[in-house]
Amino acid sequence: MAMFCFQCEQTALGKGCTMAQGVCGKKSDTANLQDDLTSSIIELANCNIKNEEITKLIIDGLFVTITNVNFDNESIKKFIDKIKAATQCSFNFDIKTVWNCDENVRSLKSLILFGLKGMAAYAHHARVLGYRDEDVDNFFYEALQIIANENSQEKLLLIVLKTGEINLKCMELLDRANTQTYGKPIPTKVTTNVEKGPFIVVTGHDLHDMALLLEQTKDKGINIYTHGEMLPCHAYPELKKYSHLKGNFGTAWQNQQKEFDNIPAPVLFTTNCIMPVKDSYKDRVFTTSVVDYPQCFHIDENKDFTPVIEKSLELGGYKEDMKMTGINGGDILTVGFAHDTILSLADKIIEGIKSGEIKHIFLVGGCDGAKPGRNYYTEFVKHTPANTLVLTLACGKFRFNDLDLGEINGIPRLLDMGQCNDAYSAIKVAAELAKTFNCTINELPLSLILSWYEQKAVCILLTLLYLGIENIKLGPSMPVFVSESILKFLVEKFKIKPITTFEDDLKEILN
Ligand code: SF4
Ligand code: SF3
Repeated sequence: MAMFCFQCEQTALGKGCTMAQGVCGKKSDTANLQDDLTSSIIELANCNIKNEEITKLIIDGLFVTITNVNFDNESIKKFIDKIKAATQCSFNFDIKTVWNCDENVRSLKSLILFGLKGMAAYAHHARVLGYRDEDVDNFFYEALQIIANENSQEKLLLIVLKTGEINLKCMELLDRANTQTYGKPIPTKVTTNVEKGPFIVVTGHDLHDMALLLEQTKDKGINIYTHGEMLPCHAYPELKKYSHLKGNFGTAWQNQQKEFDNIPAPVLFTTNCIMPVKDSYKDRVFTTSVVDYPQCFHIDENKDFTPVIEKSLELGGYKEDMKMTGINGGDILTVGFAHDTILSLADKIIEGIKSGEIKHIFLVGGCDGAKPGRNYYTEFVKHTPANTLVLTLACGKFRFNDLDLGEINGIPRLLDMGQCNDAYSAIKVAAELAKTFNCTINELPLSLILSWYEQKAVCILLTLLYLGIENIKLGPSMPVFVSESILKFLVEKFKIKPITTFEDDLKEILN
């Protein structure tokens, strides 16, 4: 059966995945079911009934369709059934009509839809902690109605930028949810080494799942290790208080098939990015929430993690303490430089900029991925001059977060701000610096070097565009769902540039 999907950076041949299986491993029947789910969500949003149950269905349904979240046809079918049961009108919509329409309209609608998917993930995490925002919730309906009914490029462009505006609110909401629930992140050193004995690896973005698991495993002789986007949880006081939260396992998410091969411990996936699970570790993979993978045990909404705990005790972990490192051989990762911590250093940073001790600040952040060309980010960071700071966030940092870049006046040169949603922290810091220097963000000695892969990166990019931030360097490639003329417009208006080589880009920025 044919499929069409072009929502992520690694899409086939730079055009779209159209074969029996996408580059991410998603089979064509799963891709088509995800299209059916998207179509039914758009139908539901067009029924003019708005309530809490429907909002939750829309948000979670969109999250299911994000790259590397759900590979399980039965689970997607169940979701479609739930959406159909809630749909009380006869509005018909097929998302394939978007894939086949005028390429500029298709680009703008794709930017809105993929941005909404990313924002749905953030809204989901905030809601799990009891935080909601009416503007955010309402916008899901508004944007999904626009996708179905609007074909004017001018109007669609306004909604593209509004997606960025509302996503800023959504990231702010999640920041509030995380910090009011688990405390403000504080700088914390995290080891990459793994102690002997039973352990559990937790990956994804959901701090609530992590908190519940930490509580259920305390005093059980089991250690907990983060993986991927879960790393920043070591910095939250209400999570770091658990002494059995020991360190971080593994390197970048795209190395999981190698690193989880025969691991003597279970792995809990709370969100993306799950890759096709190999038989050698399938019995150890547990999913929860919107994540699902055929034949892997799914923990339901009751969040009883007993099966994971039992698996950990059964496998027993390593017999000896294991020395493990990051990609560059380092074994310490420092986290916890969210906006409050960085702003507490603001005086020192401002003084450093004024005296010339800090010549430039780079934000090197975004998603990682398997495609070649992403070494650019490692080399870029390695070659930043000693009088510059490097802020980072999201999972792309695993390419360089084990490097020791030293300090400037006691400020570490490499400052990890957190998960991808903590782009909110970067925006807050940039806005505060601009206020102090009485200039715009674009006039600060600050450059954004971004890597994208899936749809959360799309909503963050739209937020940066909404804020009028210019000269973003984006890689490893430009989104193929954006047509040439829309891309030309974005490049002219916002001066977005594709990354070139780290040498040329560094030279251009610093001159
Ligand atoms: Fe291809 Fe990406 Fe879609 Fe997977 S999510 S099928 S890799 S475009
Ligand atoms: Fe990474 Fe999958 Fe995007 Fe939260 S975990 S940033 S790719």
